[in-house]
Amino acid sequence: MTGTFGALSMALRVWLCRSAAIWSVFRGHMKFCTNSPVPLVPSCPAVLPLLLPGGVRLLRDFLSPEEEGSLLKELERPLAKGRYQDGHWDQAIHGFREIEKAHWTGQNTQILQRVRDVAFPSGVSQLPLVHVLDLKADGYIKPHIDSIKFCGSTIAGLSLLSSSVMRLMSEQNKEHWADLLLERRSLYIISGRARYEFTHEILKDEDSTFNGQRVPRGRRIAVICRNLPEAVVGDSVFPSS
Ligand SMILES: O=C(O)CCC(=O)C(=O)O
Repeated sequence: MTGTFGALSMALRVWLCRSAAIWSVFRGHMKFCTNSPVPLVPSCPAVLPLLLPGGVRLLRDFLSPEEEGSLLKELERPLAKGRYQDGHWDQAIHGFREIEKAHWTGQNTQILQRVRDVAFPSGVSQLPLVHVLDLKADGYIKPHIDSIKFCGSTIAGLSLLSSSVMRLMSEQNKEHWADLLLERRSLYIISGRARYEFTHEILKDEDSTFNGQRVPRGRRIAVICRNLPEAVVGDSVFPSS
């Protein structure tokens, strides 16, 4: 009996190891296997249908270098008035300073309108203030879900100055996660289940790898647009009109 159990247990362990090894090789090529235009590397195949299509979008080169420069020119002075801090009100963000900005100059107004047009369906009420988050090269954002009191179903962010890796992790199952490559000058859009059921975080420089490749983190400025929160009725969440 003990012999049979031992043999079965050994066979199971070999099978599990092989599966893990096969999956780790497979995961390395996931970006190419899925043919997805979204640079997303999942922890296992079950994660992709939770995030795609639509829950996570990534538009590469959304900004030209000139447009990035124009945003930076408008942002550097107000940002420089603040000091980098450690520990956001919810302790989620480290090595950062931030502003919220309502008014933008001509070209930048147009850029932000393009973000809003791509990210939000027409008629959706949006937060008028744009959130600008300046992370030091050694700053990082711990896993969190944006408050449903302050933010609706969609988060759209431009990445200035540096590429980075955003990790999305299921709240229900910590083994279900995916890394999203946020290239410099790209726009990411997270909505629905990806926004409500997955935490998001920006990896520290020392952990910043994507698909086995190092993604060095420099100072990064995110320019983030959000829509207004949904009205909560009983246990259900309904979009506010
Ligand atoms: O830096 C980013 O793009 C994400 C910012 C973020 O997670 C937040 O403001 O809640």
